[in-house]
Amino acid sequence: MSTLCEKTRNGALKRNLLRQMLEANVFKFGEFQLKSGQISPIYIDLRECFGHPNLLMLISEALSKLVTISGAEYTGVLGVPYAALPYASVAAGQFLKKPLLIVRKEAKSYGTKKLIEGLYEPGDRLILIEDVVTTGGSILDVVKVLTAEGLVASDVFCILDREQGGKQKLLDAGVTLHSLLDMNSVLTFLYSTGAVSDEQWHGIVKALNLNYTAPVKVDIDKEIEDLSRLPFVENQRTPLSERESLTENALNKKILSVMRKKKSNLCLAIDYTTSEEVLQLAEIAGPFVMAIKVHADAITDFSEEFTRKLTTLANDMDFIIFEDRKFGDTGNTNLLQLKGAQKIASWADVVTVHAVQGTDSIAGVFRQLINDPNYRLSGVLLIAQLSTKGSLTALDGYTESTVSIAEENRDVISGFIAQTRVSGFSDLLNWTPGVNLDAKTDSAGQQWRGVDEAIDVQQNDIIIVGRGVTSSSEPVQQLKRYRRIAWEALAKDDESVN
Ligand code: 5BU
Repeated sequence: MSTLCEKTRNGALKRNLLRQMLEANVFKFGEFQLKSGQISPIYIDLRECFGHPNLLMLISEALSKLVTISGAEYTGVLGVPYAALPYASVAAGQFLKKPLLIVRKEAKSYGTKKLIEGLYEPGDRLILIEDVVTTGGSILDVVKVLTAEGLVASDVFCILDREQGGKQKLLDAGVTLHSLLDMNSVLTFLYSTGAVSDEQWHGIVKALNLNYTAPVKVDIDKEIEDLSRLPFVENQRTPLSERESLTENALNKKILSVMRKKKSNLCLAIDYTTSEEVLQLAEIAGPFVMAIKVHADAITDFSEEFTRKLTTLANDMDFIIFEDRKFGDTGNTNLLQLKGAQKIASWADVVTVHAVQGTDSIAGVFRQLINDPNYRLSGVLLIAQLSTKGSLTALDGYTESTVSIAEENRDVISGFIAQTRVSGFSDLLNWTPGVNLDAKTDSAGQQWRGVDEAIDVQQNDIIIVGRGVTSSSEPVQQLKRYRRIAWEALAKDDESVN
């Protein structure tokens, strides 16, 4: 995946990891005696991470990424006892999907008397997961046990390399150490965030015998650009005015301008089945929303008259028309459908498209219509994550591949349908369905969450609300409510809209 900006992504991942560790009290300052007898002004207590489920997941995911990037070949994942076992378990089961093995510190005196537990055969190649590597001694002990059982272990993945000679010692024994963090990245982070002063930095470097000359400051916030797959992300939204002026996507320029003018990041999903009902609500909702989403194929009396009236309303009341067709076929068929019976490309501003069909069926075909002034269609939203329970968009790599397609075609792809922010490109808008302030599920697969979670925590830009409004006996009140709460959540950190 070329344009995923792997480097930025990994840098951002590390930075977010360190930030969450800092909040979890992993870095302790004072006077600590280390195992070696040294007195250290810093103590890095990774066990604090166990108390924070998000951090446990984040570390496991980051370790798994490190494994994937390394290209190591392996049949199983072995956790070095004891502190690394939680990470090894989550990494093996959740991310790497490989068998987990553990090695006992002492053989049982009963039963099988095995030292290594799990599924393996002599000759198998394992990767090792460790939390902290200091001298590498405990890893070499484990490698010895594995070798005696005929197993091969040549790569170790750890959270922190304390840079106390472990890496070289392991290398001398034919084992490569891959670390998520080293003392340099930890100290650079702590210094940049102001958690350690200049003086403290020098004290730590001296006490730990580290070979650094001067502290380095980096712009942490600038580096946190792309945190697409993290469960909780930092606020990384660029001010709306800046996004509006920077984007080269014509539809997004219009959307961002409408949002700012109407102070609304609310898209109403009108899933009624007659033209009259849809148009009636569209007229009522017009002042409060930046977009209206329909399912044209659910409207039983769909006609050209309906689309004519809808486009007139949209032009008069300044909202975007969004047809949620979810195109997902060959490019040729997509084209036939866009121009076919319902002439979608003639009245919709934006449509949803599944990434599953691949780039060629998407970009070229939609670009052709989007660039043709005879059609109203001006953009595509790629479905990066569905809101439904058990959706296969959660399969490893699916969302990332979708993001990749979008990032490469930002002139026609204006954003995503997703649950959390998925791309670091600020010109791509994140639209999110699955929002309801009064219910959690509809018992038909839909999963709802509140506005604050969608906008504030998960960093989406636009909420798509259906039944929260359409099933209410007081739709206007609900429209006002959703619009106010969503806009407040979006605008609270954005001076350009206040
Ligand atoms: P609801 O009534 O708030 O559940 O309506 C949500 C709308 O968004 C509805 O029209 C769905 O078809 C649409 N939707 C969704 O809910 N989840 C998704 O992942 C996608 C679309 Br894509």
